Amino acid sequence: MSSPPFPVLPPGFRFGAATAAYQIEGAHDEDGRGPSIWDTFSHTPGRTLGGATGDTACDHYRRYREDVALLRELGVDGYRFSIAWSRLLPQGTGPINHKGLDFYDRLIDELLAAGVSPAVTLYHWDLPQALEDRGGWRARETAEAFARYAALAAERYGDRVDRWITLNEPYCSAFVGYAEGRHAPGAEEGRGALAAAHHLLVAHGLAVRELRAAGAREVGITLNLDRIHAASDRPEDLAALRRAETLHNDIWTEPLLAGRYPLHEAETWAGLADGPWRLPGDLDLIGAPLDFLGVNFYRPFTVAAAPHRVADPEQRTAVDIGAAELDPYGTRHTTMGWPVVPAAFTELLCGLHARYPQAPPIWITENGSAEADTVSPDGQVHDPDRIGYLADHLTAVADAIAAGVDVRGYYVWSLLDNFEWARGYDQRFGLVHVDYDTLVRTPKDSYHWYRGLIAAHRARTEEPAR
Ligand code: GBH
Repeated sequence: MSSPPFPVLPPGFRFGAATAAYQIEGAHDEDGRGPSIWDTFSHTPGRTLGGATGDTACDHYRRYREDVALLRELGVDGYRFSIAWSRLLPQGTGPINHKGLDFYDRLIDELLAAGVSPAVTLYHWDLPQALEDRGGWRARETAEAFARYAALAAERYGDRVDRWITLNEPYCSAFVGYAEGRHAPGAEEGRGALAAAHHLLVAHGLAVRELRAAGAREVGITLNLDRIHAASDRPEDLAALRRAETLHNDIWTEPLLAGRYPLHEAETWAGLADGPWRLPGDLDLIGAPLDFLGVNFYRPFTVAAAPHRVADPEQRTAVDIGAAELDPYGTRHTTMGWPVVPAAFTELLCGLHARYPQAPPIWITENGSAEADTVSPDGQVHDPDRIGYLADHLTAVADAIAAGVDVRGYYVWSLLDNFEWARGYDQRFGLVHVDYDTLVRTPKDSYHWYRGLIAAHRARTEEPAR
């Protein structure tokens, strides 16, 4: 089977791969690491598929040298990974765990020796359990603890890290964690989730301040912005679209990029969003200038007006906004059940640029697909659907760039198959297959394809080969 032609990206465009700590590291109780909300959640019966946990995951904590060698061989410019807060500060705040600090020193030095630029995510959903016990993201104290953690990381690693991402997908932390209840800590709340959303933004703002003070190179945040379509142009569906836009996108982009709270929040949450957790000065803090905006994209969805699940706004969760999610896309779906619609990626990027022309440059910090990958008798992993997905989505990025959007680089999700949160180990997003019995890594066809793409890009744009 022949692979699609390589998408053509402009000179200077950077390619990378991404992971996150809890999804790959394992070694959950090693070298003084404290428990996080994902340890608690995954060990609670019924929360993850088949009771899967990140106790071992890909055992990256021990095998990181092998994984960096895979990155070097792949030829990527950069690697995006996250730091487990509770490895550095087992209680989230207070005493420092030096063995945890040392691990990321070794990882960063290994990356630099391999010629791979490190991009660090400070928070990819693994809140120290000790902080959850004191209210978690519902409490402002957690944002203040995050700022101290950010300062510690920036002081220790700032001389070697090119790009800092404060938060990964605060939508998931606030609303999947505290309203849908499908992620840790598994709460289903209204005000609690809205307070969490605000405190995550405050945490970001406080961390930006610390990162700047420590002389960090580039500072940004990663959002899972959604391209949402309305089921029809009936007024009620358009109103449902406005509420969904408020919940998924505007709650983040308006304070971060426009210095204000979203216009339609009162109708989305019956006034509950404007709670006492908002303090004067918060918008200034949250809206501090950024060097880049990270965007994660996987698939679009469609909304239609629907009855609220709970009539009384006081009793509703924050995701009960009177909108049903539909999937009218007559396309291929990945094993996550997600429709493959690359044009929606171009629409998202162009829409963002049109709405926020002053926004900083964009980095695609995640994009990829889950497929049913198995090792063939020939010892290879043939994943033509992933190659097609990556080719079409990189072309969608190239289209957005051609239309005037400033996109600087792209990180594939993910380097390795890994712990896919509530979906456990059944969903495989990696360029590299992981056998969870033996922990053997096998580069898939998509790995070889991506390697070829990067090499062809370098040759065409005449950047010095590494
Ligand atoms: C990103 O989330 C994450 O940053 C990354 O860690 C993840 O591995 C990747 O995408 C692929 O999913 O668990 O069945 O309840 C993307 C948005 C939102 C998708 C939450 C999964 C939960 C579905 N994610 N959603 S389930």
